[in-house]
Amino acid sequence: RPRVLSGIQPTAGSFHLGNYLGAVRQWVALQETHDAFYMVVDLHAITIPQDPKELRANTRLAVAQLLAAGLDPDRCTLFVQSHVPEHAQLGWVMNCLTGFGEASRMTQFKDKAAKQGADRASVGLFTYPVLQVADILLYQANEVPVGEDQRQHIELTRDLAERFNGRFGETFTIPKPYILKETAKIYDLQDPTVKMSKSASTPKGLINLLDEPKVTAKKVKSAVTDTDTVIRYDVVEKPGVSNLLTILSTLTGAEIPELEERYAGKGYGALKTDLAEVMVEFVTPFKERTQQYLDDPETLDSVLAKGAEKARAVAAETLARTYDRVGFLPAK
Ligand code: AQP
Repeated sequence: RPRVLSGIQPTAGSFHLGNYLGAVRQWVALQETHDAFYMVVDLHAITIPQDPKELRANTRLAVAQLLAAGLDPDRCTLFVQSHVPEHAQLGWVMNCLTGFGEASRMTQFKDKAAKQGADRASVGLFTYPVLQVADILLYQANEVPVGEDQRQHIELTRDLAERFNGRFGETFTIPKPYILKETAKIYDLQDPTVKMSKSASTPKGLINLLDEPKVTAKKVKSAVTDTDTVIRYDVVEKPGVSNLLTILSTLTGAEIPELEERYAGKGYGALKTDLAEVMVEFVTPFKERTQQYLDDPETLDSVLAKGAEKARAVAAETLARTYDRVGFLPAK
């Protein structure tokens, strides 16, 4: 079986709809066909300041949401990044292989640093794409299921893997991005030209999966569309409507042309009302299942202990080979 690896940050508490449609949904499907490794990336979380108590709680919450979304610990390896120390260890080696200019070109870093303020952005934030390289290479992943915003980091991963292999001998599998065209980028409901993001300028544009279903319905109903009334998929001319169509299509399985036909002559109200209903039907049981997992910390801990053990077995082997290739003296 080909291998996949991906991660999600525990920082915002609730996952948002972009996280789910862009990434987590694919993770659930891929556990049936791939040897799948998924992790909650707490090392990445501390690239911006975190409250320790909240970070711990949000890490548990992230695991509970992944289980609620359908990850099955018998079908995939689910773990917390800091439980596998090899990530930081390989991260260092990768840092030493990365050019300063190369790291400076990462657009995610530039965006996040701008939000933080240049003086406050940490060196950790600067090198987080390189830690991500280590995350992926440790598992010799063939594919990395992510949203469009991560494409540049997968390119960096490929470059560094090739560089290392060229310099030290064949060591790492060269991974490919696994990005579904339809859901690669889910847009903010209030500003459908920017991606839905936890750092959205207004909470009204962001669908948090753990929001009260009533709140979710309201956000959908007040989504920004346009002054026209025609329901047509056209990302350039009608980004708001297109975003709503993408979401409805993905959650219901109906094709976009079928939806265009269904809503012909009906106006935006009908589309929003139906989507609000579909969203409520989706988030209500999701929220309940998440709470059930949170209420059972023993099960959660045992899932994570098993996951970390499985992940470490693979990670330790790759790290040992890498250290040897680099020329580190083996510890006796
Ligand atoms: N809007 C999106 N559309 C499609 N995919 C998305 N992803 C994130 N936003 C969208 C994908 O979700 C996965 C996890 O991303 P993350 O760990 O970076 O989660 P996050 O920090 O909560 O994502 P944000 O909201 O995008 O954070 P900021 O505001 O910090 O930039 C990834 O595979 C990502 O592609």
